[in-house]
Amino acid sequence: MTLPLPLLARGKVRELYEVDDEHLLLVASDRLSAYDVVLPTGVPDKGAVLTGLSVWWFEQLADLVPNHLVTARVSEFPSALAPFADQLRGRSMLCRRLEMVPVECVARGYLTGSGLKDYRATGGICGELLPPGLEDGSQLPSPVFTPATKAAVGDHDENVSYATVEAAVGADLAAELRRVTLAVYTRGATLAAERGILLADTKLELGHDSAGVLTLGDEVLTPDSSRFWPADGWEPGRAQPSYDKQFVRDWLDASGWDHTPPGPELPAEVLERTRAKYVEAYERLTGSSFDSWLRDS
Ligand code: Q0Q
Repeated sequence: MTLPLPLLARGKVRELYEVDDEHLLLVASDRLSAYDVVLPTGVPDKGAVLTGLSVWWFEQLADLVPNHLVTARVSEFPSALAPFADQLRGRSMLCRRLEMVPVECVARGYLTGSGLKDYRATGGICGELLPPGLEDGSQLPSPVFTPATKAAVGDHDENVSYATVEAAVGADLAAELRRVTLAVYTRGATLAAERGILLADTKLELGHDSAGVLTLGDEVLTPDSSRFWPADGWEPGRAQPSYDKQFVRDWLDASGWDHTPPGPELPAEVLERTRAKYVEAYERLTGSSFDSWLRDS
């Protein structure tokens, strides 16, 4: 989407625009990334579902940490954006500009992905030893803070030790990052588990607002920033089914695609079933209809 605003940052599936000195606009696209490749076909409404989830989670987390959200209602956006209201509705957030902390704040309640890789190589993650005998998908004895450095575009984040974070941002802020990240993960995992969804891990973006208060930025506790697993499909010892991306992964695996760009076009049926999973996740977690989100935003 091309808006009459300077583009500040572009991720795989979302864009960040400058609105004025104090405000940014975060726009979530329908693009889907699989095996680190952005696929050519978007999932209808994916960006709106993930934005609606972030807005709902910000409310659920407000007693733990302030957030950067000003509004997700296009009618409350600056008037210059009015011509783009239909393209922005439901999928964009007007946010306060923060001074971002240069640490990927990750919390893990289950072992998988790069955490499993580190565990198999070192017996722990980020220098924190874990008990022996854990498998892919094992629940950890308690949630762990596993920080990473922000990777350059196209690279994977690199897991780093807590001591590295302290050296980078100081002991006090490092302790606050760990406390807030674990508190947000624990709240999210508790609420999600009550609704049949396991939150395996999540990545937060934190920054300081103009008053110097540590504030939650970006999206939060979405299936793009976190791993969502259906609780009834959980079985340690193998890769867990993804709540939202499994239909796409299964189709890609059967297609013979070698995971090099460009990815293949997805069939309409896979797109529709994936859209339905995103909408289902939104409605199960929030207890509200996705249509009501689109109507109110
Ligand atoms: C900020 N990002 C993420 C990103 C690519 C988003 C900078 N409120 C803020 C935010 C936010 N959100 C950011 N900076 C200052 N204030 C967020 C990583 C990257 C596309 C979208 N980068």
